Amino acid sequence: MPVLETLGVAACLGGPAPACGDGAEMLREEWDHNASRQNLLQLHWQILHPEQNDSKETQLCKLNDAISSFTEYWIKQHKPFLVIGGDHSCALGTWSGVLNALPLEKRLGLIWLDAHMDAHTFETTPSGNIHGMPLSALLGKADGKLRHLLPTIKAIQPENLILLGTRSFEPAEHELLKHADVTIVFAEQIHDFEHLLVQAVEKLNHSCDLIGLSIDLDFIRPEDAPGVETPVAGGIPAQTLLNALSQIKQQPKICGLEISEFNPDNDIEHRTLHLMKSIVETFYG
Ligand SMILES: [Mn+2]
Repeated sequence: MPVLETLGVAACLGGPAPACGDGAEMLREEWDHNASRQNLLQLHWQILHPEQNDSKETQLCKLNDAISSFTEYWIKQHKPFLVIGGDHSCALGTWSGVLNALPLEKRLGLIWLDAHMDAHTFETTPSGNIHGMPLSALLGKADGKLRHLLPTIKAIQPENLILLGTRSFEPAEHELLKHADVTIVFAEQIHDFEHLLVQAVEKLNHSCDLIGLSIDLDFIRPEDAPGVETPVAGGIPAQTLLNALSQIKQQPKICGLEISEFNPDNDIEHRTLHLMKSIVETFYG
């Protein structure tokens, strides 16, 4: 059985729902519960906890540093990885680590499946929640306070970032992404998601050396994934996402998968927990 390097981030420092920090442990238990019976792959877990005594910003800073050390190491070892949040601010660490592992001339492409744009800065955010800011930082467009939370000085080139399924955003973050000329496919523009995802991977395959996939579970329609921090009506059916993932999993440049924003308090009959497991098995199994 293949073994997958897996990092759990037991924190919700970037969002408002504390239960979001339980996602990794719950997925690990779910996996162990099925051990050797029907699992398609084995997860090799590391779980990170924030240091409680620091300020929130310092905790996040240290946590993202630690996350990035893991992903940097795995990329250098040519090992594909899985990161389970926590809220989506874990992306600051996950993809910084990949950027840090890459030689200067190499490019990372990132596909961002999310109902939201996550491209605020501290200057534009209405909520102050850092899970709404990772993309501005990863594009090198952070303000000073946000830049401090990003463990890299490198950035993703805007042409190598693709947002799919967007349907809830504020004008300021849209402006930032538009100005950078990032590709955004809004939820209402999506008719054939499987084809769209395959196309996105093909595009990045031409321009990039590695390709990462970051899934915010609120990308999926709330009927199929109710257990998220910030549900938004609309979205892609879970089965459509799984079908699409099974079509891109063979792409050799894909280096990592991140799943974020699971909130067990909002889940119904463990639907979202089981879906997280199916996503991992479909993508890496
Ligand atoms: Mn997000």
